[in-house]
Amino acid sequence: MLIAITRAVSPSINRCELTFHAQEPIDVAKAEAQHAAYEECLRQLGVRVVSLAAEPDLPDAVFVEDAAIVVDEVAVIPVMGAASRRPEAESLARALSAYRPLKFMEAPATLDGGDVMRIGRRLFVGASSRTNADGIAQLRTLLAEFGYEVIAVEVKGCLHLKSACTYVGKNGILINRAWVDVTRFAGFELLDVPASEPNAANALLVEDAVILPSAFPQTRAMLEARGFAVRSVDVSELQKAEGGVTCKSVIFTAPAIA
Ligand code: CIR
Repeated sequence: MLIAITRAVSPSINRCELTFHAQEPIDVAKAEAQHAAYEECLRQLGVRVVSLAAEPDLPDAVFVEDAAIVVDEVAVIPVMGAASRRPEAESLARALSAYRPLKFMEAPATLDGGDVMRIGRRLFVGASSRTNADGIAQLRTLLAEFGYEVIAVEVKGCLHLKSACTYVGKNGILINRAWVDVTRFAGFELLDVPASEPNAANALLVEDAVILPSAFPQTRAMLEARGFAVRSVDVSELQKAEGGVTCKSVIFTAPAIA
């Protein structure tokens, strides 16, 4: 069984971090409704959703993906790249401790979970404006005993590795090649997002379904033509905060600890 940890939208989300996006007003009530629909989509796919309370003083706290890397054996709590976001980790770590033993990264490492794309026992990790070489090295060290391979991937022009590419199953990686070094992905089928939808490479694979923002109909059509089962969710307000569909949950299999 899959568990998804999510967190309610912060009322201060309009003060979120922005790196590649221009500021636009975010309708908080609409963002909350969209987030609830996203959680409902997860439930419909059989996922048990554990929703944490909003953090009123932490604008980006809805983007829980960045504050933890959960594998089968352990959860790693990174030092997030944006200093304003680091206090988010405490309550998320507390919630995760019910499901996994915790390991903590330490400065000078920085790493955001949005930079970690897991495919089986391989973790592709974006070297981005949020994740540094120390962060990648510490993640490699912390996970080595469990047999995970950590592979660094250069990212340019977008926030995270998973802004540029996500694994959608059936050996396929949905990708915007302009933002990522594709040489690391030999052996996978690269599914290019249409040029008209450069931000569409952030999709969330849950069981056999690919969750995709409704803003990307051409990408949906491309995936469906190739046999993928796509579910659309409207996340327009969270996209204004530079978020996508992976960043609003931390998803993992039911407890590894007795
Ligand atoms: C940030 O800049 O940190 C947030 N405004 C957006 C984080 C999105 N996270 C993700 O895609 N994993």
